[in-house]
Amino acid sequence: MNEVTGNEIIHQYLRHNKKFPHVLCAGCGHGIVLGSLIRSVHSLDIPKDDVVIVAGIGCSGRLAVYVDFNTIHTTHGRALTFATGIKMSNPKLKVICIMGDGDALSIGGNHLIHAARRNIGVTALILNNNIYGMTGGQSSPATPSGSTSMTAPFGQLEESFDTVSLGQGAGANYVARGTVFHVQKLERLMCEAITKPGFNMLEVLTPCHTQYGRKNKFKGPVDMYKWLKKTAVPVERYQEMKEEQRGDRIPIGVFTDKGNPGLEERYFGLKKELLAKQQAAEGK
Ligand SMILES: Cc1ncc(C[n+]2csc(CCOP(=O)(O)OP(=O)(O)O)c2C)c(N)n1
Ligand code: SF4
Repeated sequence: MNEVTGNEIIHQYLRHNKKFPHVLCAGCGHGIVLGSLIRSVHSLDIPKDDVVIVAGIGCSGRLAVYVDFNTIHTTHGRALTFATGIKMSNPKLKVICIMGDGDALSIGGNHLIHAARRNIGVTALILNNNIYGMTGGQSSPATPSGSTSMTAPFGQLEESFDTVSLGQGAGANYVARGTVFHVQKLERLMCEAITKPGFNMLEVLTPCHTQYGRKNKFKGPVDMYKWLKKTAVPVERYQEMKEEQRGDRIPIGVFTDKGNPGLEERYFGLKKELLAKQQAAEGK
């Protein structure tokens, strides 16, 4: 692996063109995710041309625009459908989907569970900022119950999804959670998610102060990062904690790692096997 040397690496992967300046608010966690993704791909020595970034719509979806990989900025909730087609047409490519919590869990929720069930060889990065950021702060399926949003000014009554449990229940091959505060750990998880076979899901907790934090008593973006520092605990430690110690703690780390071959591998393997049988039967 190449040594990760810092921010100068990032500039080798950015499209220095009219797409800048970027649209992200100061303090937004999404930029940290993009930095981690670039450093992960760099440290894994994957050529730029072998990477495809497939993004949905949202502030998170904008990330695809800035990077010099093969990129496609798709429609809201449909990133995984495009990713599935790309992977099946060229299985050698590293296909990485970037989706927000609204994108992946709400309008794209059905695609998420079926991509996990099928075990298509795609890495799904779910940037969970607990809100629909781009459209003004409406509640998403990841908005915590009791918190305030533009569409729940008196408090969110619905329960939120646990993204990790959802991925596990749908059969995802690899399921992990990290945060943009714990960047080194995030990069380790990202490297794993990109290299493991099958459908790999990494939820990243990433602050949106503009649409979520300030409506929920966080004084500023820094307060949100401090909250991540305080709240996230390694899953190994979380499992040893008693129920009353857990409180609002959120476990981070690897939750599932099956290592099963992806659908595309099995599909093309079967195709080869059937062709060989057919040729043998025809005496070729
Ligand atoms: C079919 C469709 N429905 C709704 C929208 C409007 N829309 C654009 S972004 C967005 C929410 C994005 O939220 P999220 O996926 O959580 O990403 P974030 O902006 O928070 O990163 C919505 C509802 C759309 N573009 N297309
Ligand atoms: S609205 Fe939220 S998610 Fe969007 S760029 Fe601003 S801080 Fe980031």
